[in-house]
Amino acid sequence: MSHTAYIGAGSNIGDKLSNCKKGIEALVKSVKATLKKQSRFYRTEPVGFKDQDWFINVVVKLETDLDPFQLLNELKSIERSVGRVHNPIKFGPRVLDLDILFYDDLVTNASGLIIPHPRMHKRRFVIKPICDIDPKIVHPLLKKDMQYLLDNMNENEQRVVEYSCDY
Ligand code: PH2
Ligand code: MG
Ligand code: MG
Repeated sequence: MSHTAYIGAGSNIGDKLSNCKKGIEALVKSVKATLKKQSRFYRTEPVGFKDQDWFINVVVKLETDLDPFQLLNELKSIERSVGRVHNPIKFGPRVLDLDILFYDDLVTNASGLIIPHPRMHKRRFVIKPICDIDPKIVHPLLKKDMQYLLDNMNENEQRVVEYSCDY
């Protein structure tokens, strides 16, 4: 049975745009997922750990037959294949980060896998791109749509600038 998943991709080391694109490409190939929609790319101010380079972020909407744990394993393996290595700094620099944001309307807090992503609603670098794709989807816990979350975000110092590129 097919499921809908929203995946956030981010990079702030090396060729950030290319890392994100490679991640999405690998994802679509390896999980035999269908890419339904893709947001614009954004240059985003680092959140959490400030003393690092700006990120490129993007969000994609997929259809996949994988269950959430299979999908998570796939994401981890793609992160490594694009060159991610362990970094002890929480929220620190990374070659590629692929996070499950939503998986259908699933709400879970199983070990190692929290869905919806626990910090996504406070992160402009996630909510802004989702709004490109589906501003009306509703967060299954907060019961608010993405446009509402964007318009009511309290967090400051989260600059998000559209990245203009040919793709
Ligand atoms: N990811 C983090 C921490 N901070 N900041 C931005 N702008 N973009 C990210 O993808 C990001 C972050 C941890 O995953
Ligand atoms: Mg992340
Ligand atoms: Mg991650």
